[in-house]
Amino acid sequence: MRLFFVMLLLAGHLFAKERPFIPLSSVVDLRVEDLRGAFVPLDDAGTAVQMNQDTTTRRQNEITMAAWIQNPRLVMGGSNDYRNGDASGGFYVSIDGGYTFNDALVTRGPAGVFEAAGDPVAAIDRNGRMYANYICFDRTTDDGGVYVQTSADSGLTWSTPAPIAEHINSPGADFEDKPYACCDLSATSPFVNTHYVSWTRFFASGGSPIFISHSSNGGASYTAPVRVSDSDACQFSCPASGPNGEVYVVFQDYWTSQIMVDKSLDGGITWGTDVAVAPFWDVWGQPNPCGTFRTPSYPMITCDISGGPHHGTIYVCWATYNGSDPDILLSSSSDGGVTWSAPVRVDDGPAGTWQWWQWLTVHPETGDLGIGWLDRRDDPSDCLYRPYATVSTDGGQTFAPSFPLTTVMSDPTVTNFLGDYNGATFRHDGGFYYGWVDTRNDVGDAYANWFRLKPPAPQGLVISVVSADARLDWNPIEDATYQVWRALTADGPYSVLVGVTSDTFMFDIGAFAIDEERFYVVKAVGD
Ligand SMILES: [Ca+2]
Ligand SMILES: [Ca+2]
Ligand SMILES: [Ca+2]
Repeated sequence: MRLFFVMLLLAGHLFAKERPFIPLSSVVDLRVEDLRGAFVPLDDAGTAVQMNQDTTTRRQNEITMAAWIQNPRLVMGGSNDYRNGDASGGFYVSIDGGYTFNDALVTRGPAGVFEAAGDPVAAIDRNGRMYANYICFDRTTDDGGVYVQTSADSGLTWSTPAPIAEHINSPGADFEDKPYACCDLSATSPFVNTHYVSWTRFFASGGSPIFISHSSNGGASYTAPVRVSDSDACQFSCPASGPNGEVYVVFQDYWTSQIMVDKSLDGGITWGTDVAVAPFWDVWGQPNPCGTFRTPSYPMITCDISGGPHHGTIYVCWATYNGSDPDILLSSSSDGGVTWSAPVRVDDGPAGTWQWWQWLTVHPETGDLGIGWLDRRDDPSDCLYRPYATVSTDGGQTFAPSFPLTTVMSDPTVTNFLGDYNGATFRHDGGFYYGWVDTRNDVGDAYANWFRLKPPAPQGLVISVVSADARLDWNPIEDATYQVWRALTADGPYSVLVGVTSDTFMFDIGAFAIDEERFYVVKAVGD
């Protein structure tokens, strides 16, 4: 590993920052099964953070999020980043679980030959290797391409850009657009740690099918692109991989207004006949009560690799116009994408209010489903928005009440371009992150916030008294710390007596009078 690190230092040349990093050997395999339960109230979870660290008032938008599934400290975000003028790909790395971020811009192709970059996509494989994936393009020529830079040292150094599709000095070239990516995170997959990138190829001659490519060598090189979609009228693709290395790609067929899925069972080499998940009514183009920004109905896909009760289930989520406003819908497949359930409503926004720009992710160990989106329900004039989120712990059958991820409202009228999407990821310890474009400071910043499921109450609480000492014992909950609460009556009020890290607590009762009663409650505390 050390040799590998040195090699990357020699090859890497851009946006190195002097700061600590998480060595790949520092994997901490925290288990999360015991941390499921009710929601942690937001004031117990994260405070919304700005991921981009520039001091300009220029725009950041189109947020992407990823986390290392074996270490809850490493979190990665990205966005279109205009701090230096025209668009580039901004990538933001946190090594403290998403509380603080460092940032950097991509190279914009070999030696930075392109005029602009964008559509950033973050991914992290099982080994902690980070993939920064983006498009490059010129505004004055037909040149462009799809590139990936990787980091094996938590963003200290990045590789030179590896091309997936590349057109340099190519008048009349096709335009490569809107990639999305995933890493195969299944330890039982023959293709584990493969990085898949799907995108739209706008043929110069007309038509826009979906293509895909992958890397099996940590992003050093990518396979020749192969076509996925049967239709020529597609956009907004997203790949996901399943427990045994199945690869799924979801995309819009905008000619038939259907959400389509195709799959590959040989690691992304050959693809089959597209299957329709559901029709959609594109939010983009419908009457917008406030603002002129774009609002495409992109579909997202994820697959449960948890080994839990919904192992292998595939989820697709999108926003659709319902005739008066957009809602967030979800469909799932438990037969490998052959058949899809009737769509269910995800958000609980009041009738007539806007919900859009959803992202979904499934926790790789619990199978919990997390979905975040932008929501206008809190502004009576249906203009200002803020992010909302929910979680399903039963395979997408029911959802917890939607709740906001920040107290601050954003104004979509400050710009005519808020990007085309936002992103989300699960931190390994169960923290669900949603990243969004936030206008509290300027025409857009990349913000993120997280919450997680609250630990359940410890079971098996017993008290034993020996002379003037009493001892509380309870069944341990992995990775939890505890608070012991005490009251004079069973109904309370209880107040915190002590915080403890072990599953036992001994204390002196010598000061109590004979027959004085005390009541104790033990709570498990998240991080
Ligand atoms: Ca900004
Ligand atoms: Ca196909
Ligand atoms: Ca709605």
